[in-house]
Amino acid sequence: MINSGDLPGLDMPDVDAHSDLGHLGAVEMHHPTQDLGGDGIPDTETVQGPHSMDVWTDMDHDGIADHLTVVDNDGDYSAWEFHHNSDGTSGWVRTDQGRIGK
Ligand SMILES: [Ca+2]
Repeated sequence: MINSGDLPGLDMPDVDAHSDLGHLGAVEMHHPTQDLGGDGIPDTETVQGPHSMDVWTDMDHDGIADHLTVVDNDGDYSAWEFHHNSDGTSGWVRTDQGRIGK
């Protein structure tokens, strides 16, 4: 029996490679399923949406996503990091963007 609350990705923000995450704020990770860090603890959730594939990673396992890579179906991509600033604010900062194959 499948409960919609168990499906990965439904509780993650809907983004694409052209989204501006500047005002998104902290994103909680509820269903990490992959271990990109290699320490045996799931830290990453991949969401295959209708327009893009979004890879959210919580590197320090505090339950808040620290890194996001978005790859649109047409090859455009962007990468973001969640920064904690010295003035107490926090927010997403784009670290890379481009188009796969170019
Ligand atoms: Ca984190």
